Amino acid sequence: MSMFEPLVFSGVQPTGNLHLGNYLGAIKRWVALQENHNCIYCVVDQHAITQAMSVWGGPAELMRNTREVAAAFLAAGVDPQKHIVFNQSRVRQHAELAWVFNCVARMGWLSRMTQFKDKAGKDRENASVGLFTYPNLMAADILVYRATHVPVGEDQKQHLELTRDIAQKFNVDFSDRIAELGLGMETKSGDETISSYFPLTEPVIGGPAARLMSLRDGTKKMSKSDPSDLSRINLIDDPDTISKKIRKAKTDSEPLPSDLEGLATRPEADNLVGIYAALTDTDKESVLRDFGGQQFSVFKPALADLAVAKLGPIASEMRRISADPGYVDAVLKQGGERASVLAEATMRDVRDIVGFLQD
Ligand code: AQP
Repeated sequence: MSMFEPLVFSGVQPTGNLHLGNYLGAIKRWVALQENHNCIYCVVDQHAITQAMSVWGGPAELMRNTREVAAAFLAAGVDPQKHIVFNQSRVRQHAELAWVFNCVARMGWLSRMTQFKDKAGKDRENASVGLFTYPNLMAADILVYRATHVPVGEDQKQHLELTRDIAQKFNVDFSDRIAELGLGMETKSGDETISSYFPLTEPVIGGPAARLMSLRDGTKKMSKSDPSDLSRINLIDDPDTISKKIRKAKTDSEPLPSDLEGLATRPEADNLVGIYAALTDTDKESVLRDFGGQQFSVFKPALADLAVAKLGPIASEMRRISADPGYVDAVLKQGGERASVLAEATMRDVRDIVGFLQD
């Protein structure tokens, strides 16, 4: 059990097309965690620029998307008064800690990251260095607050394992110094007891929407960057568009099975059942109890009605909030100020631990 103060951190990139996977896999779960935890939620704008400018859209698009993602957090129910909401680049300590982690993480660790391989594709020589070191910045985002829990979709699991590896190596490498400065918690590392400064962060991944798949191909992740808009439901889609996308979603010709086993070889059916379950806060078994044996001609309209009922209010709230960019900017500014205080406290310790002279 971690003795570190429980704290939740997570983020979303402002790269456009915020979709149902981002909402059900991450943001909706953040809202639930707010009840019993202190939470820090971040629009990770520095991560957005790791890809080609044609992907993130350039400065005007980045500013627009940053405000839109922040508006989505608020519309979904994130409370910026009780918790902290800001855009990453405001808090310089993220990048400062990422540099230290660039010197802790090993090339071999980063070379194994599947997201880098997927995003760099065949033209790896031409990928930005930032895309390669992205997971170190993500580790810094989390550990600059010494966050203990990170709710994310399944695609981020490997990055969170890396975050734990970085924390562990930092703790082991600097254990004596951490102890000397009286900054650590006694933790086990193998058979040894070491003085740890960073917690080994727990991923919070799970539920029926941990990995939503494309509506056009049940073997591919639902993704912002898929060229087909029909592959995903965007949070700002209107009711007709949501219904059309669900109607056109790829399926097979069999009726829905009555148990989970029957979904094992049917990725598209599994995905739609998972969406229904996540939208109703139940599980796939319970959806199959209600719809097992039914044709998609029955299930799809029910899912479309449900999705419209759940997402419609969020979309209109997003539009209402986005109409007042001054409000969104004020939330991000105030959140950034609060986050900076916490991040600077960590960085003062880290500078002392590493041996950087400071006043
Ligand atoms: N398909 C998904 N199912 C469940 N969760 C998902 N997430 C993303 N896609 C799915 C979760 O949403 C959060 C924010 O993601 P992100 O913006 O940081 O980056 P991403 O994973 O790169 O998002 P995309 O949509 O998949 O973009 P591209 O097209 O760039 O690959 C994270 O918690 C993520 O797990």
